[in-house]
Parts: sequence; structure tokens; C-alpha cells
Amino acid sequence: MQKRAFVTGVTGQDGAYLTRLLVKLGYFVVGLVRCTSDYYPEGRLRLLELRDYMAQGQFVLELGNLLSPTSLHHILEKYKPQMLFNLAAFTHVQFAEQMPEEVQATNHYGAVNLLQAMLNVCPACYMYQALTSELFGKADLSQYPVQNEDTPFTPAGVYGKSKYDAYCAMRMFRADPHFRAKVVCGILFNHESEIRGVQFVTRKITRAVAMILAGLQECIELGNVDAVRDWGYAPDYVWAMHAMVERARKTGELRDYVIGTGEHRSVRELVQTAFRVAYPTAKMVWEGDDATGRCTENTVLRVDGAVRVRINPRFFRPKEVPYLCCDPTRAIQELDWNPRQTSFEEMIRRMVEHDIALVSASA
Ligand code: F7E
Repeated sequence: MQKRAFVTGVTGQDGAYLTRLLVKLGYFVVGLVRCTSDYYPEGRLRLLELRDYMAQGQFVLELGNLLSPTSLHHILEKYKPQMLFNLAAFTHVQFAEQMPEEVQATNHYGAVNLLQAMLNVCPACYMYQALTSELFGKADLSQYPVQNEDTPFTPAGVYGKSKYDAYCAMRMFRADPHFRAKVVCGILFNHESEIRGVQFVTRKITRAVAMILAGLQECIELGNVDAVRDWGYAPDYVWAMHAMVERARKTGELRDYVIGTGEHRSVRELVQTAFRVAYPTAKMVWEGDDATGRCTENTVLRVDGAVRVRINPRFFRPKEVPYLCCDPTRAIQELDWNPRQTSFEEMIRRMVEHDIALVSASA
């Protein structure tokens, strides 16, 4: 019989790539979409292939909401999937600070609602719960220069806290002998792609570089360009999500994993890598840093003399996490995860080229 998977967050970056992977692996995929007044859920899918999969009967959308247990029960009873992937979440770290109740409701209570619906309707199912490297927000860097499954969770803001609460709930349901919930958690570091939302710094930069190249924009305004992250390629990361659940199913062992590349870069390096794709021989010079080389409100990047990056304090985060870098050893050993499948440079090149094509198509 064909395997069936239920994916929440299917209109987001990860949901799109995971659905594509699962269909390629032979699954029938049910995707959860929220109801909006603009009733055309297909129009919110980020990968065109997903519409083909719908036409071919390999993928279907169902209206529902993580905050409506009735809708979740109904969908699980209708399709009886073997695997659930909970990717739906409020994910923007800075915006989350402005609406803590919504973030907590979706990211924490929503995850619990889905798990409880699973336990009621199809308790033999396996569930994947998406977590985040923001769980390590306040990690002591001298003690934890890289973060792995043993690094204490010390979330710094509303988003990290909501995911921490979801994690505690998953652990509790997993350990409780009454439930023995089959749930595994993926603690994913930043992962990006050509279909990343434009409010995240990678896509904000690659799109702006394409606009600047086309003469449609002068300059990019950024916040803390000294922030350091471990950035990987989203299509590679969804492979790890499926591998986690498959391993749990085969071994009966419910393990959580951190997923990242093990390489770290600053936002400055990201900016330069993106400009280098569009302007291969350009001279890039940073000006206006303080005496220690950190950015200030006067910091600018000149590309061949023209100011192309400015700092706008509007993008500074009061609870900024300055540095995150993954130690993916466990995933490499147990999931056969390849953290270097797509290099950072290759990912940024694809994103910039994609945005250049989009800009020229809309010109
Ligand atoms: O920021 C800095 C910003 O918004 C990355 C989500 O998927 O990954 C993502 O969260 C860094 C931060 O991603 C701008 O301060 C500088 O240090 O792209 P981002 P994020 O906040 O790390 C984690 C793992 C998740 O789980 C989240 O759901 O870049 N930064 N200047 C900026 N960031 C933005 N957005 N815009 C700027 O202008």
C-alpha cells in the first residue's frame, strides 16, 4: 500500500521541499493549509511542481489549522497517514517579539494539538517536530563554541521560547508510559534557498543584489552585519527530517538531532558572497566600523566605490543571538547526513542567479 504523510506548513519553504522529496520517494502527501479570505490555496504553494503533483493525484491540500483540533482529527481520520511532519510555525525571530501570544499559540499549543490528534486517531504514527537553533540563544560560547544535542537549551526570545515549550511537551508525551508518543525533533540551524521568504536576511540580500544589478535599487539596509550563523541549503535539510523519522521507525529509537553544516559565516561574508556573484571583479570595502572592527550605525559597504550596504538600526534586535554554529556529528554518524552536500557559495550563487532571472522576467 502507498505510504501516506501529512505535512503542516506546506506553503512555506521547508514544506514545499519536503513535499517534493516525499512524493519522489513514493508517498501520497496531504498538506495542511490555513483558510484565508482569498480562497486559492494552490496559489500559495512555492514550488510549481507541487501543482503538478496535485494534478497527478500524489498530493492534496486540506484546509485546517493547528489551533483547530477538530480540523486535525478530521484530516487524520480521513487519510490515516503513517508519518506527520509539523513544519507549520511562526518563524520570523524579530517579528515574533511583537506578537508573543500568536507565536506561543501556533508554535507550542499547535504542536501539542497535532500530537494529541495523532495519539487519538493514529497512535502508531511517527511525528517529526521542527525545532530551531534559536534554542541555544544564550549559550555560553566559551563553553559551547559549537552546539550539539548535549548543549543546554537557553532560548533568548519569544520564538526560541515557544519552540522550547514545544520541545518540552514532545519529550513529556514521548516519556509518558501512558502515551509513548513516537515523536522525534529536528533542531535545525538556518537553512535557505531560492524560495526563502524575503524577510530573512539571505533572500533579502540576494534579491537586493539582483535589483541593484538591474539598476532598480541603490542600496541594501541591514541590521547587525556581525551576526554569525551556520547557513545550509533547505532541500538538503528536508532530507534529514525524513531520515530522522525513518531511523526511528526502523530502530524504534526516538532520537533528536541537530542539523547544520558545521561552518559559520557573518552577515558581512554573506553580503560579499552575494555581490561577488553579480560583480565578480568588484572591489569591496567596509567603512565606518568601530575601533574593534564591529559595525556601527555609520558602517557602509562600498562596491566599486558606490555605497551598496547601509546599517539601519530598525533591523537591530534587542535580543540578538550573536553566534550559532552546529556540531552535526551525531547526524553524520547515525543518519548518514552529508553537511557539505551544497556549499554555502553554491547556495548563494543559486539564490542570486534565481533572483536575477526573476527581476529580468518582471522587467
Ligand atoms: O536573521 C541578522 C539577524 O532573519 C539571521 C528562521 O528560519 O533561522 C531563522 O532565524 C541573522 C540575525 O534568520 C538583518 O539579526 C542582520 O542575526 O535571516 P534571519 P534567524 O533570525 O536566524 C532560525 C534557525 C529559525 O529557526 C528561524 O525560524 O541576520 N540580520 N540584518 C538581519 N536579519 C534580517 N532578517 N534582516 C536584516 O536586515
